[in-house]
Amino acid sequence: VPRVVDLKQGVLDKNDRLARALRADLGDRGVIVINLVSGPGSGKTALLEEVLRRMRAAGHAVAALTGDLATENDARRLARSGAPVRQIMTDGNCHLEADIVRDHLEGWLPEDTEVLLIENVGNLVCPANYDLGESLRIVIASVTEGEDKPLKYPTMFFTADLVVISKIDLAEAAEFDRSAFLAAVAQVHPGVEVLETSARTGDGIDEVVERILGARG
Ligand SMILES: Nc1nc2c(ncn2[C@@H]2O[C@H](COP(=O)(O)OP(=O)(O)OP(=O)(O)O)[C@@H](O)[C@H]2O)c(=O)[nH]1
Ligand SMILES: [Mg+2]
Repeated sequence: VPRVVDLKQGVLDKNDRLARALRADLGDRGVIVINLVSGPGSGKTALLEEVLRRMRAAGHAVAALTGDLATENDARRLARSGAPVRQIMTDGNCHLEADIVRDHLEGWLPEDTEVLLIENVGNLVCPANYDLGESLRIVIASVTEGEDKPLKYPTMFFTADLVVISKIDLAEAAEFDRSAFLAAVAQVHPGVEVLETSARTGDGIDEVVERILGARG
């Protein structure tokens, strides 16, 4: 057992080193990275489509990487925004790692990019431990997933800089208990900022954009 633990720690240490180097390198080029994480189907792609569209309309140079075990479906959806988009297929891996991100940027990331948005693999466990060189980690939970998700996946909510409650247009139908959700968030990550969005109605998207721009330091 100790050997397994050592190996796992070794992988995480290596990823942390690579992520730090990537953050420094991209920072020198004027690029900040946003890492979007959530369970499968919480609305990462839908939110990103809206964010990319609005940021481009405001004149910001944005680009997106999206990770999935299989298919290029999300890249196709995101490309509708007009932003440069690249799909990463993880070949069975349940998260992205810093070296995979770095390799996919080579020869692809446009020089003038200000913000690189990364949609992680839909999973509330694995991605929590892997820094991708981001300046802002956004965890998304939709109103249909249950109010106790922060308590069940504490690492993900603890490591996030921003919590987004998505599909807020469905809150009533799902009988979403806002105060129970906020209490669960407060228990695992006191003081973290929480925003509510709907990719359907556009509610809250501008606030997310503002928060992303605020991460430029
Ligand atoms: N009503 C409503 N539906 C939404 C919203 N956002 C996403 N959806 C729907 O939820 C489903 C999943 O959305 P996606 O954007 O694909 O979710 P995802 O997190 O990218 O999914 P994976 O990449 O597969 O993990 C789709 O059918 C979307 O149309 C929203 O704000 N409101
Ligand atoms: Mg997606």
